[in-house]
Amino acid sequence: MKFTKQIFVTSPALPPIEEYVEHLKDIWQSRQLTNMGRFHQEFQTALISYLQTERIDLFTNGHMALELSLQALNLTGEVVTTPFTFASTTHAIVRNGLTPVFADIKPDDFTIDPKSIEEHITDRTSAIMPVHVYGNVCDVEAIEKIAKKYGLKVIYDAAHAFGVKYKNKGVAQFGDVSCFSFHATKIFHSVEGGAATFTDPDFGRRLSRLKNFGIKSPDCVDGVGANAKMNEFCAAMGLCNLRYVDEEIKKRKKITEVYREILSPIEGIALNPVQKDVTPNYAYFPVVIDERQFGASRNEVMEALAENGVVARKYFYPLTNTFDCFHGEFDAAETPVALHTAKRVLTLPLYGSLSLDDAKRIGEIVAGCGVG
Ligand code: T4K
Repeated sequence: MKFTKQIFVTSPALPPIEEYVEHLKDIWQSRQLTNMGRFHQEFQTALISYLQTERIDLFTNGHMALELSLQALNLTGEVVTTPFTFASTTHAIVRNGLTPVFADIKPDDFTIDPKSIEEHITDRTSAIMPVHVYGNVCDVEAIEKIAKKYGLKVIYDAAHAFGVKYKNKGVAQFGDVSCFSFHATKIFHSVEGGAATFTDPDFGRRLSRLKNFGIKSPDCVDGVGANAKMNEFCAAMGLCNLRYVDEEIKKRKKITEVYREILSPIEGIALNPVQKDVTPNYAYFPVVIDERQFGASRNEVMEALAENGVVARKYFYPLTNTFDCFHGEFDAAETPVALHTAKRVLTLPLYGSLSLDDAKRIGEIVAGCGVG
């Protein structure tokens, strides 16, 4: 039976409206709408504790956190990264005048392969930019070793990894910087928003100036910065949502269990891994479809879902190293695992307000596309 209302890949969680309205009243009263006001401060403090980080700065979005973090590190030359990601990761590198060098991913969890990182290091490499894609934790220990060996900075794109822990440590604690996205489509959001977590206070001072045009003091502008300040309305939304994020994660866990029960026995469908030592956040539910074994292709499954009113997404296809804007500068054949995965991956709807019955129906539609 077709869904009467379309089901999208995600739907933002929202707090009880009264809680947000209370904050709006305070904003009305103070008339401090942006430029690091009370809610910006409160949100920062709350996140330091939730993400278990020493220092944090807030941004208009996750992309600006990435772009300005790269700038604040004063990098040059090449950055080794993954093409199996959203446009933002690669664009942040290119927009800083740096050259992305693409390493391949691991077939089991889709994160960057440390072996491939090492193969791509040259005397021009200044940093590594891995992605905790779908909230799957990168091989942080191997990456740290490589970074130390070659004297490289590590900037984690943690856009998907809000609340994820590895060996009980928040992922914010790995690398020189980790950048989170608080976009409406994420497990935790502030409408639009983002954050960078780090330990080095000097880096933090440079970063916080760069998000405000590079202004050091009323008489001194010492960096070519941008305007990437999180406003009070977004910070207030973030504060409200933070009270409910653990509930959201619990609901998502139940939904993934429904999907797993239906899809894990099926030949030709590989599910997102359950990673050892990781406390997951259930940010996405990717499935990788092997047409020869399953009997239907990724695109056929996507169409069958669409016919039933379900809009699944091909996160992350196309690979960023095949984007038109790069005019054939990169060769995706050099990242064969990423290429193989991007052609076969589909992310199914996953959000707290998706009912378990609807998840069951979606799982059955997917399963019904196969030969078995
Ligand atoms: N690094 C990585 C690895 C990322 O994935 C991202 C963002 C970033 C960095 C940069 O972070 P931000 O600068 O965005 O903070 C979405 C998001 O816009 C983007 O944040 C996200 N990654 C990416 C994976 O997904 P689209 O173009 O697929 O979004 P859209 O508008 O098609 O939304 C998806 C579905 O969500 C819609 O079909 C309906 C639903 N939706 C969406 C919005 C915006 C709602 O129900 N309500 C809404 O308000 O990029």
